[in-house]
Amino acid sequence: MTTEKAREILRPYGDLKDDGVVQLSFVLPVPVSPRAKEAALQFVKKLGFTNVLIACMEKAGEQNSFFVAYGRSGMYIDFATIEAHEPAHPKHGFDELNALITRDLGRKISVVGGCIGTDAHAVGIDAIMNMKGYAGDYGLERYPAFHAVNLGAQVEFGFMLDQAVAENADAVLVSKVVTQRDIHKEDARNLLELAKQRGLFGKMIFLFGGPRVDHKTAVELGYDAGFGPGTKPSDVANFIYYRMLEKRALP
Ligand code: B12
Repeated sequence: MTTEKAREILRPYGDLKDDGVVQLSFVLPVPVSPRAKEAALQFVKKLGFTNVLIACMEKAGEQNSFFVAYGRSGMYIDFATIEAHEPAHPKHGFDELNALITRDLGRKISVVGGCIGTDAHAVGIDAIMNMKGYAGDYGLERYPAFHAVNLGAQVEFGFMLDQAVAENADAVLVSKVVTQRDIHKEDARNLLELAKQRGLFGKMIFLFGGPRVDHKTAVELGYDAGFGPGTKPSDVANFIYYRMLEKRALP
């Protein structure tokens, strides 16, 4: 006998539960005008929304208009079918995590990171590694229990691994922001390939992050974990600590 899992239907909540009302924002490349507003309205209708209202139209530079629209969607999602990666470990605050690392590992965790290949976008890796951190969350450099070396942007694969060896890194933090023609996956794959050739794969933890990176993709590429938009340094610090405990427990 097959038992069908109970469905959990979700619809967006605007003014009333299950009313399906969604707020959208977008830019059209025409100056602000009544015709621009009508074009925005028709665009949202074309997306399948009903009861459409353009709540806001503002100038975005000389030639563009920014819109906020409301519309009703008949779509729903069955929450019972949704799967996503969730960290299997608890998350500790700054002081607690530093104390745990000192207690359980008895030394600093060494991490080396950078944005690889020709990619010049350093803001993401800086957000994770630099002292200041991101969204009110201290970066890894600030943790007394971490030794963090941020190599910045346009880091060559070989140099990244040289530095990881020189710093006796426990973890290598690979960032990639440009994704044209899937260059982010290609570069991430090539870096790991070189790590394998140099006998480093399996010895160090390899993390992959960027705006178009998710955990599933990163694991498929061979990384220990993937981190996407909105990642906070404390997510990464906690992950590395727990991964190190796991690796230590392995035969
Ligand atoms: C700032 C910026 C630049 C700056 C970069 C300055 C710098 N020092 O970094 C400059 C002006 C130099 C630049 C140049 C270019 N850029 Co630019 N840039 C941006 C912009 C506006 C913001 C990126 C950013 O800083 N985000 C903020 C950070 C905090 O977010 P994040 O990177 O996602 O990082 C978070 C997570 O992803 C994660 N994370 C990231 N990395 C890692 C790593 C690890 C290990 C972990 C755990 C987590 C993690 O944690 C971070 C915090 O949560 C984006 C558009 C946008 N709004 O996103 C375009 C954008 C990324 N750029 C783009 C392009 C095309 C370029 C250029 C090619 C333009 C050109 N024709 O010259 C050049 C590239 C040059 C090069 N060689 O790479 C495109 C990329 C398109 C694509 N899909 O590939 C974008 C999306 C703009 C667009 N819509 O077209 N850019």
